[in-house]
Amino acid sequence: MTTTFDTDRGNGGETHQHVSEKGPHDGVNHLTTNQGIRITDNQNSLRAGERGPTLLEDFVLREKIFHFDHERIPERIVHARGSAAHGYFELYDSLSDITKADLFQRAGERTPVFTRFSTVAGGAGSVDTPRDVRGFAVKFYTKEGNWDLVGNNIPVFFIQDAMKFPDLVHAVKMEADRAFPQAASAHDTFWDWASLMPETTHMLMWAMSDRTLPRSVRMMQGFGVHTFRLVDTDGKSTFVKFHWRPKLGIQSTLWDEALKLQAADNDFHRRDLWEAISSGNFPEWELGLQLFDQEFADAQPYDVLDATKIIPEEVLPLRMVGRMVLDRNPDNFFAETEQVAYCPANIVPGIDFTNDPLLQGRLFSYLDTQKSRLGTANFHQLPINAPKCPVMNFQRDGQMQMSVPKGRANYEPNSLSSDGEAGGPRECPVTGFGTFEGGTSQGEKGNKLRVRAELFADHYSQARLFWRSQQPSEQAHIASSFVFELSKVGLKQVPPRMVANLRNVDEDLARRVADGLAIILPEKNPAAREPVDMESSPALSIHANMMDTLQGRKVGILIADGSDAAALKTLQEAIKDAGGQSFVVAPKIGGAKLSDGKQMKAEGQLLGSPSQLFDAVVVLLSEDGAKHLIKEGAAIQWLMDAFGHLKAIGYTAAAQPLLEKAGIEADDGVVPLDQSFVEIAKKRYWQREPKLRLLA
Ligand code: HDD
Repeated sequence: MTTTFDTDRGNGGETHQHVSEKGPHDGVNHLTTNQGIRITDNQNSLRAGERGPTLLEDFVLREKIFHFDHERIPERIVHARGSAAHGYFELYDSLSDITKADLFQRAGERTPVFTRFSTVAGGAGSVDTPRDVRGFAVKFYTKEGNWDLVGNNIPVFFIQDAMKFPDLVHAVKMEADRAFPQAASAHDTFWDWASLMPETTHMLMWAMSDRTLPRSVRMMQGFGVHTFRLVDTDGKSTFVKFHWRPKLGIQSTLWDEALKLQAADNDFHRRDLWEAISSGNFPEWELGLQLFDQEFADAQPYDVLDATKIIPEEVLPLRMVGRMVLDRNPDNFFAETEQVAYCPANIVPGIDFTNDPLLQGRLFSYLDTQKSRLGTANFHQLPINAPKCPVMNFQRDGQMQMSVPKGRANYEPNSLSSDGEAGGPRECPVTGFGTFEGGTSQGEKGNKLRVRAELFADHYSQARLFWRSQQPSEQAHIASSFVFELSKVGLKQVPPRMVANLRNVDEDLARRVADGLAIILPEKNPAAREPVDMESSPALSIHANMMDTLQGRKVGILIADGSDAAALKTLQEAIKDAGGQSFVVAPKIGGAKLSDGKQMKAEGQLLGSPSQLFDAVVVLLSEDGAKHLIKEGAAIQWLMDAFGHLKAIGYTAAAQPLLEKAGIEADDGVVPLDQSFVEIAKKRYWQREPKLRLLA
């Protein structure tokens, strides 16, 4: 047998694949070992005799098992579960008036990005829809190096100082001795800690709201959270807060819906993102900036360096500066989504940090954690982390060094170039990253102190602002979430302590939570600093701002034998025209024989496609179909859940008995199926909720 070598293989990085290269002579993909040796048999290990012992000599088996044994790496200590996609950021207009950052200079220019969305508390294998904050991390591969904007879908954070981060994470993760609950804050240790930390209150209001139950990562806002700086060519700094606004608007699920989604599809968000991108419905967000100066900062009743505070949009409107489009799914989950290493310290000239003590701690933590997660200080060389601009320095060696630097120049200064050798790169005093030198307003210099600035002591004004900016339907959800979460707490001292804090936010909220828990309203916990009343901010409400649209949303259509073929076609077209997606569900995946005698294949089987997977539903049944399905509990449950989750329901006359059996009462969202249904399907029917649920 002739041995041939595949010369373009085995030089590391993306060409190091086992089965994708073509053999040089016969056009076949050859299976090889990691050393490039072709494998004759991938089914049987080498043994002495047909039934004899396996031989140690079998390097093919040993290598295969050895590599498999080492496939896993430590998961992220937080944000372990996530999904990501490639895309680009496109600038609307030049921002050269406020920053010299290269990606913000030329209108229309696109910068590649890789964006990862995550839950915080659960492990990598946990579900997508727990009540949890969502990470929103964007890596911009700019021409002047990588800039990582590592944010969340909530504009504030639990704590003010990085010193408390390990405590927060220990408290919220599964409890130390029993290792449960997974991916949930509804347990003793979290609320014990949170109730002792009044600075968490504002974030808790957001966490208990529908913000932590997003319908899709495509329908979440993103926030850089901290105040950063933009710096122009003259060295002038402007404070900035970064906001991502989803093109599809913000949309959330209900708590009961989110719970049932966990059962219906653990990967609900991951699948949704993947399918949207692979079907060409590219998710999009606009980048908005809140820009301000020191004078503005000094005039606010809160400290802009405090990550538990927002600047209401009504006070400081957003300047929309560009859009991010995610248009390509990862090729490989591990190589990209798992190995991507974000770090708030990855910053480019023209953007800079502030003294926010939470941000300052983050600047250390991320670089540090990547070493533990990815195993080597060379993780920046992984394709997903590598900048798309030249990287040249005198750092050398280390585990898994992938680059092969040439010559002797591994120190600086050197004079090697004067002898005709390469001397290596040199400093860039003008174009290099220059830290902003100003920032000596009040309290920004002085003795070394372990203290917080005075205004950080106001823990309640903005929690109150958030509460007052919510619609009654949202307030009911917040109060009910507090009740639910605290009802899971076994430590007797904790719920009263939490309610005592909430009395500083709003007396009505505190009373509702106390009632829901059947505890006596405790004394108010004295506030470290008396809250002030701020003008409410309608922009903080989801329900008030929800878009009436089918874009990015899915309508489930239940059919059975005899369903009207023409009506189904018309409905599907109308949904498509409105930018939505229809999904046909039938008792059997093979589908149903429609009124025209043709077999229509279903996209989902009824038992595997509960109505929580959809934004609106239609029961498109004939008399026969309805007679059959009225005996199917899953069909009745399908309707009950759609109704309970405040969704639009369209039905044919024949399907009416099913609605009755499901206890559905007519309202604006429950309508006989006709042309107008797509309009009805664009909304959620919040007004239905008080009739269905005893909320706090
Ligand atoms: Fe963090 C991951 C967001 C505070 C320490 N964080 C991580 C991720 C996001 C955030 C989105 C996942 C990135 C990815 O997809 O890989 N973190 C935030 C936000 C914060 C915040 C918005 C407050 C404004 N984080 C924060 C503090 C510390 C950390 C105060 C520590 C002092 N965060 C980490 C970490 C992680 C992380 C331990 C875990 C995995 C990783 O970094 O890469 O370093």
